[in-house]
Amino acid sequence: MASSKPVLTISSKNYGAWALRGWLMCRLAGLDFVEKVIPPDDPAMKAEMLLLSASMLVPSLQHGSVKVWDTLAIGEYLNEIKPKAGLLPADIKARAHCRAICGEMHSGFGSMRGALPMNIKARFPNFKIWSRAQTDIDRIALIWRECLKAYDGPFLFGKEPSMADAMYAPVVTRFMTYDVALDRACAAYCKRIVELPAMQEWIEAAKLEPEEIDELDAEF
Ligand SMILES: N[C@@H](CCC(=O)N[C@@H](CS)C(=O)NCC(=O)O)C(=O)O
Repeated sequence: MASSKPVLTISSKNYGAWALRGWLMCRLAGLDFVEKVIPPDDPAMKAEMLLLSASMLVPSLQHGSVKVWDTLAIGEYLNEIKPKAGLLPADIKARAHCRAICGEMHSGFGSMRGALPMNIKARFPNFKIWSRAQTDIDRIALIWRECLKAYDGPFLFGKEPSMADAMYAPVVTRFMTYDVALDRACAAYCKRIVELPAMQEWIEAAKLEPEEIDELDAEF
């Protein structure tokens, strides 16, 4: 019998930064879902992907007759169906702040994303960071420091991880991959994110992915 659980379509766990964001949001929301992995380099899967995601991009969530693609929309949808999970902060001012930094991640930091693509398995010690990517990194570190100070940590909006932590989780793994120098508060925040059981699970699965996908060593 076909599963009646929500289905989250994702691609590579090693390279798929947006997939990680959507998947982590589902986990943080406590959604009982199944994941469908479509290898991004498999042309035969493209037709199936179009059925699952109108944009041909992942993550994409199918919940009953509801289809949601695009990571921010998935986060907002999860917050509606699982309001007690706290994906978005309860306080209106904090919620606006959370949406603003999620939006900034969704539409920005192109230099950092282009120069430091997510690649969980790889390590590049002493990686030379291009100045525009460093400007993005400095802005992200400022966002994190401001949140950790305003909401008293250990997560960006307080005691529990939120949609914002999921949005920035692939930045955390990039900072590890590319050996990015961070101040103490940001380094502690990265450690906290990596230690989340869901992140550990994702990272372990990424490490087990066999294939190297050259074309995905690009912007994600
Ligand atoms: N704006 C989209 C971006 C999604 C995206 O670029 N996803 C990548 C993978 S993480 C993708 O599907 N690339 C095409 C492919 O893998 O075939 C979102 O927020 O979900």
